[in-house]
Amino acid sequence: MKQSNDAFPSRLKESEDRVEPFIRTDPVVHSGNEYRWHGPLDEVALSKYERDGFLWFKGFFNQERMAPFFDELREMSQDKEMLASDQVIQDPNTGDIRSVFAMHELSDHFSRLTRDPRILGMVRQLLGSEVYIHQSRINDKLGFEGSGFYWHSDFETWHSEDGMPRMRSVSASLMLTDNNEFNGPLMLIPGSHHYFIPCVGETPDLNWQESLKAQRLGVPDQKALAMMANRGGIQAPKGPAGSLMLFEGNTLHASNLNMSPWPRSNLFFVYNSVDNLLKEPYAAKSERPDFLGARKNTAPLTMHDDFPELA
Ligand code: 6CS
Ligand code: FE
Repeated sequence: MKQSNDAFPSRLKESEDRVEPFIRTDPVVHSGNEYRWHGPLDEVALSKYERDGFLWFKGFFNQERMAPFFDELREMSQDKEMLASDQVIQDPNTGDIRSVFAMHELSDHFSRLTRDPRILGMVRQLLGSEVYIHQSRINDKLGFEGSGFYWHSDFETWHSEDGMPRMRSVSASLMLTDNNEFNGPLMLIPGSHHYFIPCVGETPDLNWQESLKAQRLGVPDQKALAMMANRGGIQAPKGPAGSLMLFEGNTLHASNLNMSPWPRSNLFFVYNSVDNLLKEPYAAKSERPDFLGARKNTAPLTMHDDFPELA
């Protein structure tokens, strides 16, 4: 349903006037309380995140820690019931698993990772509150065919289609494989999180069944993209498996087709503030499934520290 007093109007009718990008009013680092001072990020890192809208941690975990996730993915690809569920996106040609959503509810390894003190500590500092998982998935972007994603702001989708009220979320992407310039690495536009870009094109029913394969709706127009990229440039951080990217929910990002023989697989999990729970969608007729935008399991995450020897 369309809310008239929407602070972040998007999915505008083709006939409606274009709404120019405007400066965000939400803080980037939510620091009006003690959370800012109790966490692993120092003032330099906090101001980099504030300026760029992301932080890159090359080699954050050692590579051995990634192995269990691959084993789990292989087991899942043998599980017929699992393969039949909506939260598994399979490769249309090979039948291989491309994405499994809500992995934090299926895998104990994954759940513990989202509650690793080194990550959870940073996220609470950035969001200035207790947090829960809004969405998680494992992506297995195969070599030679891993499709890309056009430029977009995740917040634009989560606000329009999941009813996320404000900009108070952080996405974590943990690289299960090396991220190099050839296998479709994540590209980001530094500073783009400071603007909200209203998008033209109304949300069709069940849009998520298409948008998760290729997002064509809720994407900025070329004038706005050119302005952002000319202002902030484009960065595509590289690094070994175990590297970690934290990026603000509204930072523009994209990824190219993977034309290399090497896969680009990652774990993707989104933290939302417990003070920013989902409401009704702001620009869609119906809610998306819970595995895309959590509405049930929103209890504050508790810390869990395992594999300290592998840290
Ligand atoms: O619709 C979503 O929630 C997903 N779509 C994209 C392109 N990025 C964020 C998220 O995984
Ligand atoms: Fe995205």
